[in-house]
Amino acid sequence: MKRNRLSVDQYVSGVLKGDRMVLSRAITLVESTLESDQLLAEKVMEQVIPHSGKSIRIGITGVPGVGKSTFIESFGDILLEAGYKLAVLAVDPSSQRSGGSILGDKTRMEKLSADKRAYIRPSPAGSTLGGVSAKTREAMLLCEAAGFGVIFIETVGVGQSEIAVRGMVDFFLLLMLAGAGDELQGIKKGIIEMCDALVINKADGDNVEAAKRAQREYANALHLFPAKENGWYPKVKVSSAVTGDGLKEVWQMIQEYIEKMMSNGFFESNRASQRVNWMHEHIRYLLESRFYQNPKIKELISSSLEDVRNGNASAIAFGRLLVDNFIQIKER
Ligand SMILES: Nc1nc2c(ncn2[C@@H]2O[C@H](COP(=O)(O)OP(=O)(O)O)[C@@H](O)[C@H]2O)c(=O)[nH]1
Ligand SMILES: [Mg+2]
Repeated sequence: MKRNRLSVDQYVSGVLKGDRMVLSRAITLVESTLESDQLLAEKVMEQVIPHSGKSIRIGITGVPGVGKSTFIESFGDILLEAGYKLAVLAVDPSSQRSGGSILGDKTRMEKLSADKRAYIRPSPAGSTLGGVSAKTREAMLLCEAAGFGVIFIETVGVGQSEIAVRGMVDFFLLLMLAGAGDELQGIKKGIIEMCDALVINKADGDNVEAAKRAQREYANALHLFPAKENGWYPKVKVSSAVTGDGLKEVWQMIQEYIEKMMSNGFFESNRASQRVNWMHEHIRYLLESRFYQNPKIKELISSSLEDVRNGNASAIAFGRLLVDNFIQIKER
């Protein structure tokens, strides 16, 4: 395949001009696992990062089918009307195995996909969660530098990817459905603690009453949690992504949150600690990918795999041996 790369300057100036074609190619570059591409991408990112940071970053999660993509599509109307440009990134670490729900997402956001003020990008392909989240963060920064004022990051409810996304956004939204009976059954403490708002979606037609009941029950349950360190009590709202009901209220809530966090200093301190975590994440990512891509290590692993598999060699001892070996290897 012909590798068709731009120069660092071409990437940077194209992104800063908001050129969507160049933006897409820059994201493809940061997603590449080729060493030469990664070095190029690092140079691009270094020049782009000073121009990033000026957006509202919103994470949205919830089980498949809860309505995340539909919600973003409808929410987009409000944002575009308010004069924002909107970028949507979808993180789905399982999509490679399951064959990808991403195309489905893209067609579901038909209106947004066709709008010049919006930019939709499916999840970067990556074999590790660390890789996926690193690349998603870089894609987000590229979108910001390209002038998108609101970034949505959609992730499926599979635990780890939520934690990764929480670590790169300002506001984290959990979309839920009103279930039959005991609303609190499915409530996962960890997830509730992570999110800044619960939104009960599909509050339309016959479902309106059940959604409102669920809203009251969740609100009561959340009351039992202590306030977060930033002084915010997670809120519970209802919405219909299909009719658009409740979406304005959600947007008002997010704006209220941002204002409060800006004035009490949490907005900046949160981003500051996110940057530190990002560095550690990047170190782990680099170590892991260099380790596994190292030819000597590859060889050692493949020659010992069978012994570890059948129990003739200890996994612990062999793991240590490999890492010790890696530390001795001069890579270049
Ligand atoms: N009645 C109703 N259906 C909805 C609503 N939001 C989404 N849906 C439907 O639920 C299905 C899954 O929506 P989708 O946005 O793909 O969910 P995702 O997997 O969370 O992204 C689609 O058939 C949507 O049309 C809503 O607010 N009300
Ligand atoms: Mg979706």
